Amino acid sequence: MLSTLLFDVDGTIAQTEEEHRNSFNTAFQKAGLNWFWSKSLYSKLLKITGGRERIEFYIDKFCPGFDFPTNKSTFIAELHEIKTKNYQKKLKTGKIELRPGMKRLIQEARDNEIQLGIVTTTTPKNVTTLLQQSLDVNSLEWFDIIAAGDVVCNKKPAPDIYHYVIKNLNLNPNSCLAIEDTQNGLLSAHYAGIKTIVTVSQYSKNQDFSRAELVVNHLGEPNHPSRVIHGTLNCKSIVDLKLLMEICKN
Ligand code: XBP
Repeated sequence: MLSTLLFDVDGTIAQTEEEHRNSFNTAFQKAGLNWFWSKSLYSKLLKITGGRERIEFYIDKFCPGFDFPTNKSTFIAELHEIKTKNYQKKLKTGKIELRPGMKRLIQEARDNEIQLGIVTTTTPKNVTTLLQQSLDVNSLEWFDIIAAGDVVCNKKPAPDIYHYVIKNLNLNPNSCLAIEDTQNGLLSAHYAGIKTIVTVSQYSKNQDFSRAELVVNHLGEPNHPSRVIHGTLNCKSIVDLKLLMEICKN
């Protein structure tokens, strides 16, 4: 019996990764670095979850012998803070829209007393600002848990962040469903014993979602139906709470 829906953030609740990419590039410019993350490069770098971890991976792989002005972790942390400030500015415009069906499904869950959780590797204030600006100014209180960023050492695809939520809400993994957009997120939930629905995003096309219960282009709205990539909507045109309850029961 479904008790809890667990939402990833970037690429799932909203298509935010282009704004993240632009924020990284603006930070590099401000720091006087001649680095530029193109869409194709960023698509590869997204395999590394966590912005600081992504910067470190990029330096190690593409900037051998880089001369750090301070120690490596301080330099990366300061550069990532500039990036986060850039990203926060974009969020505060309120122009980042939620993906189709996201607000509808969250409201359906609230109306049916289904618990809600956020499970993400992004920086916590990126989550709270996105929810307040794009979902509802009071939406933070709608979630029983917001698990984000460094609350765990090992980020997705490790299951740690899902284990953290299961422990904190004392959940039975069989009564939960995760909603993710990437293979990393799917694997993280899968290794924690949680069934997953994937809504493919602009940077996760062609990834391996074979472990997902259902793969769609988005959750859909009555006038904007979902397109099934793998699995079935049971004769529906959108992913609604009733369908998710059926998936959880199976
Ligand atoms: C997405 C991420 C994050 C963002 C960048 O997290 O991996 O690192 O790309 O945000 P999820 P930060 O898909 O779990 O929401 O720079 O704050 O990490």
